[in-house]
Amino acid sequence: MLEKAFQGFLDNLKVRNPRQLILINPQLIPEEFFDLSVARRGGYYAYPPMGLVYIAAVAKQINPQIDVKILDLNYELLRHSKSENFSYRYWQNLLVEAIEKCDAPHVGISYMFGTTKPSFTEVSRFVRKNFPHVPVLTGGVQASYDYKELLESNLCDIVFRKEGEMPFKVFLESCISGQAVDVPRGTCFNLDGTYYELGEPQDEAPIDWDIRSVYSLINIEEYHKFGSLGAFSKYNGEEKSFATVLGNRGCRARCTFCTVRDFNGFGIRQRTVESVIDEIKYLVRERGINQIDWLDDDLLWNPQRAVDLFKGLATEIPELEWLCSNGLIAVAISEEIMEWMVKSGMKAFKIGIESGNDEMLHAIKKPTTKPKLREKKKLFKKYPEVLVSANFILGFPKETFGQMMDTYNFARELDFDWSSFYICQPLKGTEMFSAFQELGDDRCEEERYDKTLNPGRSAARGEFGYSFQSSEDTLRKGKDVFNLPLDTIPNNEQLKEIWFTFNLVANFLNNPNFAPGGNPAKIVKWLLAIHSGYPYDASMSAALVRGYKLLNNQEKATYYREKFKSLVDDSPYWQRRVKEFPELLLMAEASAANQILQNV
Ligand code: B12
Ligand code: SF4
Repeated sequence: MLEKAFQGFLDNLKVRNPRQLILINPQLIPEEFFDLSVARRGGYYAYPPMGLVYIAAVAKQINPQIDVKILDLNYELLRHSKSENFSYRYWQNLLVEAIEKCDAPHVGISYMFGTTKPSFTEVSRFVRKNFPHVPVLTGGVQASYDYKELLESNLCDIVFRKEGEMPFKVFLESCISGQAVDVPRGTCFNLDGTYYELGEPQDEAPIDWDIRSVYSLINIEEYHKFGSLGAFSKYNGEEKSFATVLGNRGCRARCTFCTVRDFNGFGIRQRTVESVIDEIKYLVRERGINQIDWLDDDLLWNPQRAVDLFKGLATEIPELEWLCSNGLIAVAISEEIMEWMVKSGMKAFKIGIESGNDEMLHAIKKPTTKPKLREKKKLFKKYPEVLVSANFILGFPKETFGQMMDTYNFARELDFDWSSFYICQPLKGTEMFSAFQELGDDRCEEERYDKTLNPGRSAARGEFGYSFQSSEDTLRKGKDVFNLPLDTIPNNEQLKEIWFTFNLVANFLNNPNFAPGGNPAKIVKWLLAIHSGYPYDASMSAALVRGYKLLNNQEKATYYREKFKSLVDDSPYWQRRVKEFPELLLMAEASAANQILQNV
């Protein structure tokens, strides 16, 4: 029955057997949020579209004659931002140019994040309108959960839910042979007004695809020139090229706020150590890549494999440097693993802690405990040259302010180089999504770029938090946040203020590297790495003054002091923040700017 439906779908395709496959990564930032000055400073994400690289490898394996193109519109737009005649609509020209050259194309578009819904929709509509005869295929994390809506809105012909390689292989083989060779499990499509869902993708799908030859489809050595994979790649050297590598798929844990378990399935699938090393060798020796960042969700799942991998990297590619911005599971880091991670070139890593409240850790099913993390702190401190950043989440469903304070206090106690606080996001495909829905949280309603409450790249001009609107008077702000009753469950607006205060006090005013025995050079390097994404953030300039003073670099300290003053001068938002936290003036040694406060 499903096979018959799939056959019917194939028969209806306007292009039955594609001679060209154009794979598109839409731009991450919608036009209304795109800030040219941030783009020009390389402050946005420019990341290799690895999902499309894997799909391209499958296509080439199934049909070596097929002409595959990866059109990374995000990268292209950032590259174009350096030009004097910048136009956001440039991506449309690229798309037209690419599709017009084809005589029998299929177009595949990634839809990874809820935040990229506007960009995905715009690109897809553009293809539909201008090339109505071209079949549109879609896949990615968010597409896996929004598939009905995508089909109903006619944004695509078929959705590949979850991991795409195996269903795409079946799809392409069927296109080539003209008849369904099998059912592409995990796909969904519309046939004559009926929506067909062809089950879940197969369990334990193979992952050892050799992607080296399809790297010719992207300018991997150029990505670092136009953005970064977050601050880590910048931290280790903005001038250093980076690539991303995926060694394992899946995760041992099943944290209730994360989609990985649902998306990648239960077991953990590991590539052979040799194939991972060969891929990295290719990237480093043949493409001039200086540093890699792991995409793995559970890199250390198998301790022996992890040690073998790092030993192999240390001996075979001694020049390699690496980062783990996606995070490691802290309790999995043994003395031996830590030693070999550092010997194989690890410069910085994140760990996911999420909460400092025992009940909450249990409720969110985080595979960690506070005593174990205290032990790990001692281990990490043995390697002061390595940057350690910990992730914490605030605002779980029904989380009280008292529980958030436990998180704040634990972050301060652990004293890592950086504590990344995030506001919990309800993600489709997670256990927590329905808890948020039951609470009527409006973030569950519509996917949009600025729906995240996090002050990430979406925060306009670094001005995160209250917007001087009516609700502000009832909010506790600045240090007054600490006076919130412990049993309060803060609303979304109050959460933003809590985020601001925790972040400012823990990371800026009291960063452990500013204290005696700290490492000011490390924190200055880190602040510079994040600064390009937040050029209007006055607290960053203030912290850079403090850092450069500790490094006895008067010239740089003066530069950032002047920058701090002009940012505060120009922004009523920062004037109010300075009033809440006069420590910022002390930090920036900008007491001369005190008259600013009189204007507030
Ligand atoms: C690396 C990464 C990033 C990188 C780069 C993203 C990238 N390369 O796409 C960066 C740092 C930019 C990033 C940012 C964010 N991320 Co992120 N990220 C990841 C991570 C760790 C790996 C993604 C990856 O490369 N996977 C490996 C490749 C091979 O798989 P893939 O891309 O999924 O592609 C496969 C399928 O999706 C499918 N497929 C994809 N596209 C297509 C297209 C076609 C035509 C077909 C047929 C198939 C197909 O086939 C591919 C092969 O199997 C995932 C977690 C995970 N394990 O997936 C989270 C993840 C994707 N991120 C997530 C989130 C929430 C975010 C942020 C919103 C976080 C934030 N608050 O800012 C931001 C979004 C950006 C922004 N702010 O606007 C969520 C997405 C959930 C959601 N529905 O939104 C994930 C799943 C993690 C989680 N917590 O659950 N992220
Ligand atoms: S440990 Fe990380 S990747 Fe694994 S389920 Fe938890 S949040 Fe997701």
